[in-house]
Amino acid sequence: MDRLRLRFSALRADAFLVTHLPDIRYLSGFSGSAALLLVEESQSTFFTDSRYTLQTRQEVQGCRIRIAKHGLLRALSDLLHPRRGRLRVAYSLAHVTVAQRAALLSGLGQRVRWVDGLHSVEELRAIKDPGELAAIRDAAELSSDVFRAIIPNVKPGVSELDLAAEIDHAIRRRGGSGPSFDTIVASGPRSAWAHARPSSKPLGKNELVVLDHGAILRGYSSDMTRTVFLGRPSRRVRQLYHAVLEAQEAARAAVWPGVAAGEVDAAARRVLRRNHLARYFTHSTGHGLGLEVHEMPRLGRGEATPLAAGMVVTIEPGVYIEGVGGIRIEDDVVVTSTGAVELTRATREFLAL
Ligand SMILES: [Mn+2]
Repeated sequence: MDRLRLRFSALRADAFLVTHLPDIRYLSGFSGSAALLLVEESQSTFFTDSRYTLQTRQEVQGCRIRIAKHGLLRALSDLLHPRRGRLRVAYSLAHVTVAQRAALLSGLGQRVRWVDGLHSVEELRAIKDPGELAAIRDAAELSSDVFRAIIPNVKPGVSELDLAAEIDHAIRRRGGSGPSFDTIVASGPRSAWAHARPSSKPLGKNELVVLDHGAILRGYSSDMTRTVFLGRPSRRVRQLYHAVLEAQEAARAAVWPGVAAGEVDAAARRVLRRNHLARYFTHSTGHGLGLEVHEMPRLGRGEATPLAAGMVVTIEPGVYIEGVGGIRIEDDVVVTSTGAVELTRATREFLAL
């Protein structure tokens, strides 16, 4: 919260209203599903409802607590309305709905001047502290274990949904609070859908299978992808796999403090272009990872954000070819003063099962 306060003068704000739950969790410790947090220069006020009275007592630190009886926005209005003068309150435009904004404006009309808070909290979140790094490392380790454990279940006749269910079960059995996003199992032609949902389709012989999964542990996410082959891959498929692997290695080697995020993406794209595969790489190379499974920084084309020690990002180039299938290899790395250090540890060898 003190780091957020340091930004008040640049934002020309007296306070910051935090509405996005992962941001609230980051600043206060609260892991529930309904809250507002008002950070002012001299104090912070946390608002939730009566479902969370006990949980708040245990989790929330560094704030006054208000249990709202008639809605969180109303409680906020009740707090600010008696204030003298006009308060300049920043908020993140991306995380307030049109309806919430209308309620804030009607409830606080002349009392508050709302100002753009930019991505202030998300920027703070991009650099992880040692406790956060330990949580992400453990989540990544858990996912690597899950991948190793489910390999024997990856066989012809098992449906994509069955396999996804096995993965989700394995996550919880290892202490994860759940998958960090809907587990992807995509086989054969469906593997060419970069974000396929698992279907009742059985895995078939001589098919690519993309397994993309992540776990939440102590609130923090991991995210990893492996692509395996059922049967004996053709020369063409092996070449595709090795091009994606080489692209991933090039991107990982480009990770360094001070390097623009877009340079990491460019490194992966250069390798695929040399292999005449650039047009099959239809997404960005990676994204930040933390309390959310997609957060800052984005490792996309032309992204100027400089990487910094303590950031955690995914490196996940892929190619998706209609009629052939898709191949993606994804690992989580932390940016350190000596380059990328890997957090996910499963083999990247092309497994033919
Ligand atoms: Mn990812």
